[in-house]
Amino acid sequence: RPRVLSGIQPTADSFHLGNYLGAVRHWVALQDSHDAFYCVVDLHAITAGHDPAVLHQRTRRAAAQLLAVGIDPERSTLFVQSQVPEHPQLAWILGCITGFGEAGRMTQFKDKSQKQGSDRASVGLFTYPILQAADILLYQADAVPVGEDQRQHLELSRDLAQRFNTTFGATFTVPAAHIVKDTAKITDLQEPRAKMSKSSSAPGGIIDLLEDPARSAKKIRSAVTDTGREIVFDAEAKPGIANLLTIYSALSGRGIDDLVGAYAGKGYGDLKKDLAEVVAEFVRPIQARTQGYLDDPAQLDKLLATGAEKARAVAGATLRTAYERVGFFPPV
Ligand code: AQP
Repeated sequence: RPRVLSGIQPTADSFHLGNYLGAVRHWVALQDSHDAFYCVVDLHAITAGHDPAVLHQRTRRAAAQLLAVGIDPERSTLFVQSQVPEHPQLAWILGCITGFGEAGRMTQFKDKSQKQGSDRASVGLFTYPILQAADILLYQADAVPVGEDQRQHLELSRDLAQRFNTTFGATFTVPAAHIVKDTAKITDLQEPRAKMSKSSSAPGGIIDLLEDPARSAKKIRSAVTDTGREIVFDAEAKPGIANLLTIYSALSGRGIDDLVGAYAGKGYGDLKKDLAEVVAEFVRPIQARTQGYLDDPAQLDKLLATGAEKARAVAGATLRTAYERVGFFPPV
């Protein structure tokens, strides 16, 4: 079976709808057809400053949400990145075949370091995409399900795999991005041309899976829409309505055309009211299940430790080969 790997950062108390619809939903679907590895990438989460206690709690919350939305630890390997030390070990090697200018061209680094100021942005933020490449290459992943914002990082992972293979001999599978176009970029409710984002969206622009549905309803009611009254799907001219229709369609399983037909002659207010109900119905069971996992942290931690052991068996074998290829003594 082909392999998939993906990760999510524990940088917020809850996933938002962009994380879920752009990535995690596909993780769940791919479990049936792929040998799947999914991780909570806590090493990535410390690249922009953090509070240790909060990070610890968010790591558990992220794992609990993944289980709650349907990641099955029997069928997939679910683990916490820092429990698999092979990730930073391989990242060092990959960092030594990455050009400084090449890493500096990553747009996410440019955006985030500009916001933080170049003296405050960490070296970890700069090398983040190299660690991400290590995450992927250690598992010989064929495909990586991510949102559109990760495309450039995926391209770097491919380049590094190819470069290593050419320089030291065939070692890594060259991974392909698995980006599902329809939901690859869920946008901010207040700024419908920008992506919904943990770090840059204002609270009103984000729908969190774990927030009170009444709060989500309020945000949906005040979502920025466009002039005009007709409900049509036009991402260029009407990005706000297109985003609401995309979310509605993905959560309800109804096609966009079906929705557009159903709302012919109705107003934006009707669409927003119904979408708020769809969201509420969708998140309620997820919230209950997440809480169930969080109520038993010892059990959750044990499940993650088992996942890390499974992950290490695969990651360790790949690292051993990489060590041999570059001329290191074998890892002990
Ligand atoms: N708005 C989005 N639409 C579609 N997919 C998205 N993803 C993130 N935002 C959207 C995808 O979610 C996965 C997990 O992402 P992450 O943990 O790296 O989180 P992130 O990219 O840090 O999430 P944010 O909210 O975008 O945070 P910022 O902007 O603060 O970094 C990834 O596959 C991502 O593509």
